[in-house]
Amino acid sequence: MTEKDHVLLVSQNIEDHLDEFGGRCEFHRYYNAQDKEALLDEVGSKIRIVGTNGHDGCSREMMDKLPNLEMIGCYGVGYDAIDIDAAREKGVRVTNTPDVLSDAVAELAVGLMIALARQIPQSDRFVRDGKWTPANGYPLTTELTGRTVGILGLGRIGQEIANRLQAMKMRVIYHGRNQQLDKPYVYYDDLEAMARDSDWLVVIMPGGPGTSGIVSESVMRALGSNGNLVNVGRGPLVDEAALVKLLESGDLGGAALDVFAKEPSIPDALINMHNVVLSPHAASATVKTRLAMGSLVIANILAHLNGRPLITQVA
Ligand code: A2R
Repeated sequence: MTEKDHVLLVSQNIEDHLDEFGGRCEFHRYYNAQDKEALLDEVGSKIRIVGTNGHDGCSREMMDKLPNLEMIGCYGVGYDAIDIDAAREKGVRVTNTPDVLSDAVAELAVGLMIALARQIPQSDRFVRDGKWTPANGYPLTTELTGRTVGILGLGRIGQEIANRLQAMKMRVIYHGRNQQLDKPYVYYDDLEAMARDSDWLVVIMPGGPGTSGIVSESVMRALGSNGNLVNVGRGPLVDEAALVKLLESGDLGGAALDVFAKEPSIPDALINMHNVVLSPHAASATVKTRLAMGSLVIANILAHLNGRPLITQVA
């Protein structure tokens, strides 16, 4: 009997896809192990593959305990919780799941914006609570049409968001490290300047140590009391304490948030705010997209095991 390839499941995301390996792998479940250290001590030297996600990642310390690790398959486009420097040093290959989730993420971003502008969650509660009477209609709201949206990160997902917001008759501008001359939108090389000119700021760029807090208090102040912040990128990109403070004082108009600094814990203050729409890191969470993400993780792992080129390699 040939020896199976040993896979460490750091997260449970690809559980529903394990049949796609055709029985050639043996799986070790780190994510629900009672004694995680004991599991690593026991099977660490056998592990060739890690399956994880952008949240649970794979640290240098974990890689140190997996001396025969060859590849990390990340379920998600963001891989900031994987120590890429350590992976490169150790010759460990890393893959992610770009593109297949861009439509779903863009769709939720636009949905959150409409929900915040038109106060859809609040209106729903108003109706359910029996507050809608002939004498009591819901207060008037705002709309996206004609407003300017600044996109922080006009990448694969950012462009899908831009396409959809143009259809909403919004004016699109963007900031990134580089101007994209093939794009029809006005480029700002300064984020704060873009925020000042924006009614909405949509954050959709990678997290990690280099970008933490890029949406600073001064950026949010520039967005202003009539401005709205939308974060579908990563929680730590936004200075969350400053966000709460500015929403409370009215120096920032509103926020629609799918990601948070310390998920799944959310500052109490946000829970009680009327000018905030909250979502449980669900931008890619549709049946169709999650299936596509899982299949892409498996396809990358099988490509590696079969000596074929990786499909979506980041390191
Ligand atoms: O900076 P550029 O011109 O390379 O544009 C990229 C932008 N970006 C940044 N913008 C400002 N400051 C930075 N330090 C910075 N680093 C990157 O973010 C690019 O336009 C965008 C990322 O686009 P993609 O690599 O195509 O990523 P995708 O698939 O759109 O996903 C974005 C993020 C993920 O990393 C997850 O954190 C989240 O969405 O789900």
